[in-house]
Amino acid sequence: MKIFKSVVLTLFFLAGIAQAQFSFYLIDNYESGLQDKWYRFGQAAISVEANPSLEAETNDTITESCGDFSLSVRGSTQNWYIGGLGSDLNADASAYTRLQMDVFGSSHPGKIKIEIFDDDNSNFSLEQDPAHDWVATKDDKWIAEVPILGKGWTRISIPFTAFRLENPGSGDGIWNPDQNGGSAGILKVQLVFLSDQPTGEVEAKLDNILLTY
Ligand SMILES: [Ca+2]
Ligand SMILES: [Ca+2]
Ligand SMILES: [Ca+2]
Repeated sequence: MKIFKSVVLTLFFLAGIAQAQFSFYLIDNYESGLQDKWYRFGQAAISVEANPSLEAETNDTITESCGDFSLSVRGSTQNWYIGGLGSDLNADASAYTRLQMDVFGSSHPGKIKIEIFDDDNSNFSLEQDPAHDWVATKDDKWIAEVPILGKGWTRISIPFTAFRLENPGSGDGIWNPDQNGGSAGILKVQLVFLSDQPTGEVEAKLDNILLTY
């Protein structure tokens, strides 16, 4: 009876692991204290910073889930565009339906343009045209924009169905984040920070960037 019980418990444990593996794909939560999964572009000041220590009486589960570190982004612009960061994933995202992230806002409103590229010519590479604003020429570029709200952590969860194609005629125009036929699936995710005025500032923190369902 004792053996039976431990077998059952082991099965429950293994089922728990399988569940955990499939429930989300973590892109970054910055708990390493590093930003080594990211490349940067533009003029934004981007750094990993310690989160304020939690008030003992807090019961904000999203704030708690941000842990010890998050990514700070600050910048200003005179033509909307501030800059941003990207991460090479080369991941099969067909098990997921959403991109989720936590955004801490500020008194400087602005927005984040989220860009996802899926590999349509199955070469684990993003072909871009340097003569035409680095437009993606062989793979689909899917975009969605989210506002940066005020101070405090906001959890943003965007269904892939809300992303729209920005470069029709380049890839196959189909959301296909799987790795069938030698495709990389999702090549990369980029987060571009924009002011909500032509001249403006943006200040925000990011955390818990992941794919989920
Ligand atoms: Ca964190
Ligand atoms: Ca490609
Ligand atoms: Ca595609």
